[in-house]
Amino acid sequence: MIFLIGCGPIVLDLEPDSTLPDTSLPDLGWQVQGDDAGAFVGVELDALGDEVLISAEDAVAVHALDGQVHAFSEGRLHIDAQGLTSVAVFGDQLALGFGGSDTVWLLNQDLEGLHTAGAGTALAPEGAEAFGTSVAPLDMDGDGLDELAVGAPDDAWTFGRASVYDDDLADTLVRVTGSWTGDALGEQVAGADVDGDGYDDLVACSARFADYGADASGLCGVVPGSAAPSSEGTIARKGLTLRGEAEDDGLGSSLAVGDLDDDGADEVLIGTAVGVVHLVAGGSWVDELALSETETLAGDKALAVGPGGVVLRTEPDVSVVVDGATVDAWSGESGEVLGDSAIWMGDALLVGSASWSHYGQMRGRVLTVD
Ligand SMILES: [Ca+2]
Ligand SMILES: [Ca+2]
Ligand SMILES: [Ca+2]
Repeated sequence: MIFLIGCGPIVLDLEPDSTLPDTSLPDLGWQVQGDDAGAFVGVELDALGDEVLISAEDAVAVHALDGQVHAFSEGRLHIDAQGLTSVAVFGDQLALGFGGSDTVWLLNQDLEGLHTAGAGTALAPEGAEAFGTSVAPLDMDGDGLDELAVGAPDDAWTFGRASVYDDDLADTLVRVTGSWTGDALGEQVAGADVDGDGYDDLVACSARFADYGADASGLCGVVPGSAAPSSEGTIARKGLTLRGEAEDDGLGSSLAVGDLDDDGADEVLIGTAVGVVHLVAGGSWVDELALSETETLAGDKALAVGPGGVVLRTEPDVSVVVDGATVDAWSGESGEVLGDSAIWMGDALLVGSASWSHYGQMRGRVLTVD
């Protein structure tokens, strides 16, 4: 294990790409690197106050943005989490989803009190269903306390479901499913106030959703929040849905939400399997929406949305798009695919790159690029 404290900025061997407006990663004031081969640091990123929660393949760590280069294991919080599939900052806790074992763990942010969330609460699997494949916080009833959304895409008939549990996990507020075998709803869940009414709405997607016989065309649906949110049934009948147009479009293979224009309504960025990413303006999810009513961008993964712009991956690069134009783009090192994850932290953009190699060891890293 190599510790990197005090190494200072690292000079990268960058590969120029003349097709991009900005082809080099800027000064690496802050970076977190995997300690070992196979760490795959940077799979997912979440904000935890002023700190950043970094997920690796089988571990999570919390690091401050302090202008240093660190090893992943040196974070304030570092826990091994074999089989981790998703992470959410939920109230004053972390929710860790393990879809392979149908478990969601809760961890106090001070590192105390790791416990399974199922016993004695509504937050429990209904069977072997990949419960915890996705988790996300959202304040669906607008009381200032977060509820927790959990996706379970692989139930017995693979309809899949997405559920929202109230802030003390005592009740299930929302329980929506796919329409048919193979739909696998809940591969992606997010909380966002897409209509700007002050109540977070549940956004749930499945790239495997089959629409009128078109296998894996994909679907993203929105269940609106309210003072007393309650919903049960098939998400495709909720009205607020966006559907892929053709077989294997894979709409909803990636999902990012955030307020791009600071008007109080969150934008939704939805990836597909066919090289385009759809940007849905906040406030417009009032009825059934057609793909043609969204802004279509070239890219293969939706990464982040914030006042600094829309962030997407066009393998192997990461781009920031404002008003349809690419204003920044970065390439990694040779063989590196940037953009497993990205997050805006104020004006700074953090990008995760699980494929980053160091002396031939696949370690992964997270770095600031703005
Ligand atoms: Ca709430
Ligand atoms: Ca709303
Ligand atoms: Ca907005």
